[in-house]
This record gives sequence, structure tokens and C-alpha cells, in this order.
Amino acid sequence: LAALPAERVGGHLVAESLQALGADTALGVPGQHALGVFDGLRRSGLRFVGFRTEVAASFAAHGYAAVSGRAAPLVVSTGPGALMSLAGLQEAETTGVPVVCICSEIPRDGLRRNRGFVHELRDQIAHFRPLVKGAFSVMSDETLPDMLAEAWRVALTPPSGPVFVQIPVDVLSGATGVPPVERLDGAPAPRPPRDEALDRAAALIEAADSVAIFAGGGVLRAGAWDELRALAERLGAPVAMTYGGKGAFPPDHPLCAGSANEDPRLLDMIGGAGVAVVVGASLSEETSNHYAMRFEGRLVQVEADPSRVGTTYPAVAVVGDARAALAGLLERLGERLPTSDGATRAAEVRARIDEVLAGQGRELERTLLATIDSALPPGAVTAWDMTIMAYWAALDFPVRGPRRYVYPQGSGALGYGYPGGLGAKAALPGSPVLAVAGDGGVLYGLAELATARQHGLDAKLLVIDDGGYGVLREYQRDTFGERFATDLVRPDFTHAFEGFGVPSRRIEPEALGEALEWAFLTEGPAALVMEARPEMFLPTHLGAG
Ligand SMILES: Cc1ncc(C[n+]2csc(CCOP(=O)(O)OP(=O)(O)O)c2C)c(N)n1
Ligand SMILES: [Mg+2]
Repeated sequence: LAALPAERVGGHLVAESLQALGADTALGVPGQHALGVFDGLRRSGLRFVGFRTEVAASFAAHGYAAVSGRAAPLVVSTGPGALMSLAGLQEAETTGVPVVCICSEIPRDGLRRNRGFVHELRDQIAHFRPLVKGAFSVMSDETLPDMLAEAWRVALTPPSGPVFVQIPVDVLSGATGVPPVERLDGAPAPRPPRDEALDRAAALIEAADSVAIFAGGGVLRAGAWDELRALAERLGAPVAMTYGGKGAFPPDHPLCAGSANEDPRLLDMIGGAGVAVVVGASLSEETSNHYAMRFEGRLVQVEADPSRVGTTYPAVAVVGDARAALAGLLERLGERLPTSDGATRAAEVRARIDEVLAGQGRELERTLLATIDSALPPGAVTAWDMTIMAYWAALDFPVRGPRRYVYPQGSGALGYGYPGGLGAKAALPGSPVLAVAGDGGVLYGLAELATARQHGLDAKLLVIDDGGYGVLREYQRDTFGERFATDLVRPDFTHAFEGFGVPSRRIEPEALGEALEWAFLTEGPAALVMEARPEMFLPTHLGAG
């Protein structure tokens, strides 16, 4: 390799810019083309959390941003490194989470000439453009800081989402005369709703005989949970949450109808109201019972992304930031309000769903969830992989605070759970974290036990070992009669954990509570493996009554 690098290189500008934008942490995996950035990170005050694969780093970046509301810088290198981050970026896109992926590229004079550089992709950015909210190609150190600020702003501006920024290696490793970056403004553009839209929605609400609220992930992204609660209490309106909105409203609140949002009873409660206020939820296939949901009254949709309003159901639109919109509605409501039997309506829905789930005879699953709930220290984050218990959790696990639940519900990416939990821990060092994964999914990221050790990321891991891809076995049994390719040879999990220097226990389901207590008392990462065969719930509308 050539002589020592120049005093200042383009990569230093990346780290300086991230710091100027307010980042405290970057996540990723180094590569030859990206080393200029890493030399910048070395000199900076930023913490770098290095993962063992870019897939895991991308999931971690999602977890980081989802629990903190801050943009997560994800640093990867050209070609395969970049491609391996796609899964986490898809999850970020589908759940509106601000991940800023910064990636190296082959040298400028190699672009589109097919000279065969190592890691070369024919058109790297083309792999990302259809997926992310914004794709940026930085072609000069002179524009690097301002383009990063622009990317940062795009990621954070509601509707938030991931962005991709590629920078050729010769810019990153080449000398730069750009002075150290000290101030950069990447603050999101404000998206206040229009006054006339708020006036109209408030008038509809005041004139309604009843109101119900359906809260989605937009409430969490906008930090609008206090306004949501104030509005619900003011109106005495029941509140249901989508899976993405879990945590937006306290589960023990008398107005809370829960998050079993595939259940027609819950959807009837929303759709049957004189005015349904749907906030930060897009009424997609999963949140409308496959579009079978019906609105008998008026639908008011509060949404940052205008293209999602009225897509299936005619709606009165309040386009803008959810926090400002809910605050604006509250301000406008006068004395005459709809009758407030919301607590009764919420309690009815909760009781009926409870009865249906209890009628399925699945004691094991509900007991496991209750045990986890009672073992979690206050403020804990749970991170879930695509394992059977996670589907139960989406339906029935009480999330006791905003931004304390992460789950790859947007893309369904197996392997998310543990890396996602590590990212959450990196963002919230003061919060306990528990990741729950199956014996299949956990192997995507088992190597990240080393990351946890190396960076002191004290996240606990619970592996549910049912000997294979349990959920797929159920689908095979129900659809094809026979199972194939879904039984797995597993490692000796406790040996594997110990091999990474992570203290562990093998437990029976009855010992889960005590074992979780042990894990949370253990300093640093700790892991449990539990042999159990949870099964999926029946769709709740088929279960009973
Ligand atoms: C990236 C990716 N690959 C494949 C799948 C398909 N898939 C969904 S669940 C699942 C099985 C998960 O098995 P495990 O983690 O052991 O959980 P279990 O269902 O046994 O509880 C698979 C393979 C997926 N969702 N994502
Ligand atoms: Mg399994």
C-alpha cells in the first residue's frame, strides 16, 4: 500500500460531520474502501460499535433509532458490505425509522467503466434507490458535509426513514483542504398540520356521538404519546394500538383496548365510532383485518405521509407531524364533547379478546408472556425475533412505555431480535434490554455475543429452542400435511454462549422467572436457553364467541 495518508482525508469529514449533526454513536463493519471514515471515527469523540456482519449492524441501527428517535449512522463498505445491510434498511423503510447508511464506493475514475475493482457493483446506488427514502452520491470532499446534513434531514423529516449515502474511496482516503466541520444543521423540516384541516377535524370530533382512537407507530416516531393520552382522556375515547404503535398508550389505562389489531372486535370498536381518529397508522392489510374493517362514521386520518391517507378508506386528512396535530386538536376542542363511555368500550374489547385467547387452551404461551412481563425491570426494552412467542407478544404483551418494544414487524426479517436488542442497548445504556429469539433465528446473529462482550452491551438473550423453524412447521402441517427442511440440528447453546464468555443457563419453562431475575442481576450480557414448544394462536375471530 501507498505511503501514510495525508494529515486530513475525506473520511475525517464524515466523522466530523456526524458529530456536528449530534450523533454520539456509529454502528457498522469496516472495509478497505471505508477506512478513511474509520480513521475519522478513531480521532472523533464518537463511539463506534462494530458488529460481526452488516446484516446484524443494520438490524442494530434500526433498534438504536427506533428506541431513541435519533438517527442511527450505519457505516459499511463497498459491494457485499453494502448489500448485506439491505435487510435492516428494508425494516427501517417499512417502519419509518431514520437509519443513515454511509457506504464507500469504488474510485471515481472507475465508475461505470467496468474495470473490475474489488467489491465493484455495476451500479451500487441502484440497489438502494428503490428501497430507501433518499439516496445520495457524494462526488467531492467539498460537498461531503452538506450532503450528509441533507441526508440526515431527509432521514429525520416526518415521515422518517432510511437514507443511503455513498462516497468513493478516493474521496474518503484522499487529502482534503476542507476545514474541520464544526456546525451542521440536519434538523428535520417542521411538518405542522394546516390550521383549516385541524379546525375541520376538531369540528367533526365535537359533533360526533362517539370517538375512538387507533394509534400507530407514527405516534412513537413523533414523540406524541403525551398528547395522545391527553386527547383520549379529554374525549373519554378508547384507544387501540397497531403492532407498530405498541407502547404509545399505557396498557393498564382504563381507556386502553390493547393491540390485538387483527381482531375484528377491536376493529369494530374503532370502525363503529361516530368519528374514528387514526393517527400514525396506515390502515394497511395487517391493521385492517385484510381490508375487512368498516367505518360506519367518519374517519379522520392524522398522518405525516399524505400518500398513505385515504388509500383504502375515504378519510378526512390531517397531514403533518402527529405531535403537533394532536396538540392542535386538543387546543380546539370546546366544552361540548361526545359522551364518554370509552372505558366501557375498551374494557369490553379487552375482556372479549382475553376470553377468546383463554379459550384456546394455550396456557404455556400466555404464562411465558406474563412471566417475562413481571420479570422485566422498569423501563426495560424487549426486542423480538420472528419466533412464535413474538407473534403472541405482538397480540398480547403489555408494552409499558413508549419506544420500549422492537420487532421486525415491517419486513418480517428473521435474525433481527438479538442484534436489534444490542442496538437498543447502545442507544439507551441505562435501560435493561431483553432479546427473545428462536433456535432458528438466533443463529443469524449468535456471533454478536462477541460484539456484546467487546462493547459492554449488557443485553440479555432468551432463546426458545423448539428444535427448528416452529412456525413454518405449523404452516406445513396445516397446508401440505408433511414437514420438510424445518427441523434443525442446533449447537449446544450453553456451550456456545460460554464460548463467547457469556454466562448462561439452560432452563425449563417453569424456571423462566427465576432465570430472568438471575440474568438481570448478572453484570454484562447473559443468555438463557429454554426448551419449549409454543404454538401459534388461532386467529382470534375463529377462537370463540
Ligand atoms: C430473512 C428471513 N428468512 C426466512 C424467513 C422465514 N421464516 C419465518 S419464521 C422462520 C422460522 C423461525 O424459527 P425460529 O427462530 O426457531 O422460531 P420458531 O418459529 O421456531 O419459534 C423462518 C425461517 C424470514 N422471515 N426471514
Ligand atoms: Mg424454533
